Amino acid sequence: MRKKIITSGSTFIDIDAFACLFAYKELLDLKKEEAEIVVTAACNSSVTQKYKDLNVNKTDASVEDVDFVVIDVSDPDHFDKIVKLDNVSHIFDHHPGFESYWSEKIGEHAVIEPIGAAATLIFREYEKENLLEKISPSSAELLAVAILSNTLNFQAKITKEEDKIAYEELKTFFDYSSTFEEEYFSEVQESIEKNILDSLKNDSKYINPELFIVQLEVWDSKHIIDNFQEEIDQFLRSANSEVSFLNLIELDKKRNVIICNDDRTLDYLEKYFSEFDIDREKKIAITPHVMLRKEIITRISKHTTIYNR
Ligand SMILES: [Mn+2]
Repeated sequence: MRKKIITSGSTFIDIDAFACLFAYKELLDLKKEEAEIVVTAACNSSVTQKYKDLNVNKTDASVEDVDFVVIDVSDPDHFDKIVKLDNVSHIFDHHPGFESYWSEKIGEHAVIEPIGAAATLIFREYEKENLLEKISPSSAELLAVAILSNTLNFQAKITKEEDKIAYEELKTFFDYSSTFEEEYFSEVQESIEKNILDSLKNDSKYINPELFIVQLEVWDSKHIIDNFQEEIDQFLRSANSEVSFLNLIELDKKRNVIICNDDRTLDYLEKYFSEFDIDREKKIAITPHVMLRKEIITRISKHTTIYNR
C-alpha cells in the first residue's frame, strides 16, 4: 500500500478540516498505515490557540508515489496545491456539487454527504473500523469541537441527527465539562475581536453590487456591539452598497442580531422578513432563530431576482 498524504483546501483550514486531518491520521496509525498530514493553507480563527499548538501538519513533503486523502472539500479547484488529482484515493466531504464526479473516479472511497460536519464522517470511520474505543482524548475533543463549530452549536440547518449522536459519543472520550461550548466559542470571539477589521473582511460578501452582507459568529453579541459599533458602521459604509448589514450570529442565545447602518436597510429587511424584531433606534433587527447568510439570501431571492457577481 502506498503512503497516504492527508490534506484539505487551499484557501484556509477551519476547525472541521483541522480536526479531521488530525483524527484521520490517528485512525490510519491505528491501522498501521503510513500517512502524513500536509497542509500549505493557514488556519482561520475557528482554530483556537490551544488546538494550533498541537502542530499537526507539515507544510511540505515529497508527493511522489503517494495517495491523497482530501477532507472537507471536494471541488478540485479548491484543493491544496500539493494534490495530484489522479492520485486522490479517498474524499470525505459535506459540501455538495462534486458527488458524481468523485464516485465515477473512486467509487465508494468518495464519501460526500450533506451533514453538519466532515468530522461526523470521520467519527463514522472510527466506528466502522471498530476503533472508537482507541480514540485519543485529543482526537475526540477535536472532532467534537469541529461538529460544534460547523453546525453552529447545532443551529445550522444542515445539522443532522448523526452529528448530535457523534457529539454525545465523543464527549465520553475526553475531559468534557458543561462549559466546553461556551469556552470554545468565547475564545473564537476573542480572536475575532482582536482583529475586528480583518474578521469583518474575511467573511463579507457582495451578493450583487447593491447588496453587501457581512457575517460573524460569536457567543456574546452585546460585547461586540458595545466595543466595535464604530468600526462596524464604518466598514458597512465603505461597501458603498444600497443595502449593507452585519449578520451577527449569537450562538449562546441561538438567534442573530443584524446590525444595519441606515433606515433603508431596516426597511429592506422588514419587507422580506416580517418575523424579525426591528429596533429602529438601535438600528438592529433580531431574528427568532439562527439564520445563516445563505438562508437570508435564499429568502430574498424568492421575492426578487438576485444577480450574483
Ligand atoms: Mn466542514
